Amino acid sequence: MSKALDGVKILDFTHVQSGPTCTQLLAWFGADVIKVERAGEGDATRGQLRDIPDVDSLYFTMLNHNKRSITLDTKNPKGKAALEKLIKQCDVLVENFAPGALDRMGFTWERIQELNPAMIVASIKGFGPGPYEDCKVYENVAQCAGGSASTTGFDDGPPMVTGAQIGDSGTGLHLALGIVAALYQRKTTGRGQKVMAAMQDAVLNLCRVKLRDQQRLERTGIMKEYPQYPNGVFGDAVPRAGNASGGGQPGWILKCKGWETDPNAYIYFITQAPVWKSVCKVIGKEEWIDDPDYATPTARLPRIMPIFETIEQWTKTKTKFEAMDILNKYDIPCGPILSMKEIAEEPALRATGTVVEVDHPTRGKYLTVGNPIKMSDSSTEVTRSPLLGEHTDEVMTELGYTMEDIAALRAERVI
Ligand code: CAO
Repeated sequence: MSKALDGVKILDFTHVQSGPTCTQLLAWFGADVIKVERAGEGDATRGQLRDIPDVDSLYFTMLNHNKRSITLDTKNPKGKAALEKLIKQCDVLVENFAPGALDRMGFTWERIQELNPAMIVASIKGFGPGPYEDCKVYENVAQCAGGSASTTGFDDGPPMVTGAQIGDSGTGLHLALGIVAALYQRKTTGRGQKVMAAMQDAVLNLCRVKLRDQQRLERTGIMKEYPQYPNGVFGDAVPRAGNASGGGQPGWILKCKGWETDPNAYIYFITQAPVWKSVCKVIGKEEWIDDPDYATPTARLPRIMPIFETIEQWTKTKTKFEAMDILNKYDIPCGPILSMKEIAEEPALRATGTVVEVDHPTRGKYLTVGNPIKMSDSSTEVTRSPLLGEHTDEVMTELGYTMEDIAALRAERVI
């Protein structure tokens, strides 16, 4: 089977998490991704959070599947010459260096255009133009500056970061879309272009419902679906909403059987209006069906937390999976709180290729997350991440270097 991005060559200058998630996606769609790393060092994540001494970390292996790795000192004149050849041959350069690093290396947008006017140069930075544009940025900085932390957590606690890597992987996903759009536009213009995704912007895009709420709050002073209603206090900014649903259907996380010892024995329960009668029947509160204090969503809102406490009396008698089975029969929307252990062992996720076991020459077998985007005409086979410089000889040969040239460059530590 062919792949959607067959024939597209990516010069992958990315490191850590945000950029590598982008180029890994492109590789899964069939692009030839050549990861350029520093000789002897490589991507810093190869050595971070190691669980096996001297073996590429899971941090690295899980972000760099389906790529080739070459080592190249791109500050050395001979390394620069090799990079120029790569720029001429590739369609896209992707980078997430600190601001200005590519320019300092001598590869400004103007220089890249001279070398290859069709090249797309895609960058991730922490911030777009403005007061923080020169800052180095990691995941949690972006979560804080993008509006996620101030709106996550409980009202009586501090701002909170989330486990989902919306700053890094979220921005990588945005950039991948920008690259594919630029490749599409190039078909008609013949020109490359700059594509930029700032981590703050990507987080804000994912938090757009909270900017919605900011404007609602300014207009009305309260938001009835927030747990601060009716007894709490609203300030002038969107408050933290605990586990309240971000939409129009009230929801909360409720304890299930075993919660005393299992930190994940919980279920997300949504009291969707069309199934309210079913909720009442399931939890044994049929008298609520016609009670004017409970019969309508508007009547329920001021007493939604006591309602959830009553529902919890029922969920506490069931495991989260038993509760799921019962509630799903009535189309009551709910979701078990799954631990990473449960997800790793879930057969359905293995069957769809969302959780994949990969074999690695020095690490052995490990689990990873496969391509979450499924395409009927471009399937994804997840192959292991490359060892540092594993494809240097192969790629240098493709660039026209002889084995003697390669040996000389290696002796001079250029590769
Ligand atoms: N050969 C020679 N030099 C190389 C090289 C190579 N193959 N690859 C990288 N370098 C050099 C760069 O040119 C840069 O040199 P200068 O500082 O002299 O210009 C240097 O290595 C370090 O690059 P860096 O500043 O990007 O790396 P860092 O570890 O200091 O910072 C990070 C890391 C992530 C904070 C920074 O890259 C950044 O802010 N990136 C943008 C935002 C981003 O993607 N953050 C998410 C990271 S994932 O949590």
